[in-house]
Amino acid sequence: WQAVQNATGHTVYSGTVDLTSTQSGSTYNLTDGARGGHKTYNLNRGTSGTGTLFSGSDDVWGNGSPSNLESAAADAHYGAALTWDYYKNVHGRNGIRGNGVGAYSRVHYGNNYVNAFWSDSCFCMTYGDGSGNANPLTSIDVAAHEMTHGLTSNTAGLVYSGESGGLNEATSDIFGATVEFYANNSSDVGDYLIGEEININGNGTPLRYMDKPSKDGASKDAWYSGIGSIDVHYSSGPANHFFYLLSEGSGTKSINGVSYDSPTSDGLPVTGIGRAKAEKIWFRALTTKFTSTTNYAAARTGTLAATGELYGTDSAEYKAVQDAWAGINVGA
Ligand code: ASN
Ligand code: ZN
Ligand code: CA
Repeated sequence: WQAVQNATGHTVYSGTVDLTSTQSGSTYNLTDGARGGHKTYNLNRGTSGTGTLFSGSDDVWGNGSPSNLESAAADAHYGAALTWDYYKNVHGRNGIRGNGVGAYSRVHYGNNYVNAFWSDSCFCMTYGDGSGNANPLTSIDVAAHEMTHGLTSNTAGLVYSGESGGLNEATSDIFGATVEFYANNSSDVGDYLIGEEININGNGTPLRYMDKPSKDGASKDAWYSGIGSIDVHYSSGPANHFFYLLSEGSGTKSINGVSYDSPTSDGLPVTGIGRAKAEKIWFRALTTKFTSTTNYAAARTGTLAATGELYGTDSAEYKAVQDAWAGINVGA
């Protein structure tokens, strides 16, 4: 017999959290029976297959330290659950494919692997342990980023190169950020930074900044002809910036103790409409307007169409979407 259990996780990044596990006889395992059976596996430095399902005789996972192999598993299991709940409760979507079926996570991939990724072929997420200063790649924003690649594949299908590739990456950063805000976890508050907890650069800086993407030294703040030929993790910059401007507006602002300073390429101000509306617009555009070949110009058209349906074409929201695109040099 199997029973859905309320488990406890001592994560690397998010403190002590509630998890959902499954009890099978006298053994507990990291199968989330409340979210499509999402499982978390231990690759134990392997790079293929699923390794072993995390299981044990108690229902407490990890101790908060990365040296305990269950700790990163607790983060990954938690991040997947939050992302599932976010899409269900905020957007009414039941799992990545909308059919209530869970994916799975694999942690401890390879040796000193400093990345995480989604794979369409396994329908799974994989996390490295990092190396040197870098911690396991299992923070909430990274988990939500990877899981969102699955959503994008199963909806718009944005091709992972050129401008559509930048929009694919931005979609993962956008929902990576919104899931982190949704978590509302006191040890891991929301922000418009990606991967700030991993310490990949060794100096505490994040991987990416949505208010002013060029702060990372490589991402672009605004669209230009030819942006489609740079790495998709940099051509995502203007769309991340669009989302920040639409949510929070241009200029300086402090949120949860983090300072932001968001310029516009046309020098004109943008008045934000709040993250709650901006995320509705992006999700609706992604799932009903964008296609595999959507570029920046088409993303503008698609988000405006979505905004018109949600709030009307005479609305302040519609004007803000126009202004935010103009603020990253995407015009009519
Ligand atoms: N972490 C990266 C990403 O999700 C992995 C990759 O570049 N494929 O974009
Ligand atoms: Zn990505
Ligand atoms: Ca973050």
